[in-house]
Amino acid sequence: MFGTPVTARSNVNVALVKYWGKRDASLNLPATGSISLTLDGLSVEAEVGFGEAPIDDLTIDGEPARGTERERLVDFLDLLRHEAGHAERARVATRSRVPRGAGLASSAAAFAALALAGSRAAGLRLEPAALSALARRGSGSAARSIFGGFVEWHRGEHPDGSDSIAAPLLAPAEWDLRVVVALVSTEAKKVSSRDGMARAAASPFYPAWIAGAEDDLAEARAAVRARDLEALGQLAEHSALKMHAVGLASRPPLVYWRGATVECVHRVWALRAEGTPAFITIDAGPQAKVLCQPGDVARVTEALQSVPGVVRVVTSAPGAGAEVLA
Ligand code: 2P0
Repeated sequence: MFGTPVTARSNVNVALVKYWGKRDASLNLPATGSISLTLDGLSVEAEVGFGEAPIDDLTIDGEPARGTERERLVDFLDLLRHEAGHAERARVATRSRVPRGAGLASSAAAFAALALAGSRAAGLRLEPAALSALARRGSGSAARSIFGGFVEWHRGEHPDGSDSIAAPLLAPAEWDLRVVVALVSTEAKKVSSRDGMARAAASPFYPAWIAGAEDDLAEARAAVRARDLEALGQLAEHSALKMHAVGLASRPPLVYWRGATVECVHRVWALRAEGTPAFITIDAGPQAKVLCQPGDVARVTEALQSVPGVVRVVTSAPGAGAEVLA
């Protein structure tokens, strides 16, 4: 018998200053801070109930959770049980409106939704900052998806991670931008972000990546507050290309891009040369994500759609943070 389930929904986010490296893998503490934009309509819903049962009953998009996905979910539920002071088993069902494992950060949306639904179902009433810290334990970038709009996840200083939490910079309605996503592949990636980050730490470029982080964050924070698309866009491209440079120089090397990804970079630069302010970012996968003004979405979409290898183009506005649905 399970208690009344709680359902929550959370959106994915795209990092404009990337998180790429950990200072503590067991607590999921980042080596640097990061800044993101939460995206409307690319969401995951999580339904969680606790009760008497022999094992956790876990379903992802209608299929039983298996392997590492199951292990990560059970670890997260163990954390919740520890916080709530009980040992009941959980019934969890997540439904994604985002292709999983394709560099669209569905794990960020999933663990943010799980943190909210799971904590409520376990009888906890957590403030947003505590929810962010909890979501972080499931997946680092999930700390940011608790909030809507522009968000900064602070690196924090404490070894226990209590200050490694996200906080909003601008609410979704405060700056109306768009992110146009060109899907190059919806296949699951071969190297997870987690493994990619572990590899990055041995890259000869990693020290430079860490050394530049505070300046990148300050510049991006100022650009967000000033609503300066040119400044934010230039910095976002720099952060993304620098992150991928760390991977290229890792051993074994890490190349998340496909040919179409690179072509999207050139198309975006061509758009800029023609006077359209559009800026590209790429995460741990081949998808191209382009930041632009609402009035330029049609032009950007057309440019990306014409790239051979681009499967689909979707557009998102700034989205809300995690919310309880029922
Ligand atoms: C980010 N990524 O800032 C960076 C940029 C991917 C590229 O955060 O190990 O799934 O669960 O903390 O959060 C994806 O990594 O990794 C990610 P874990 P996560 O969005």
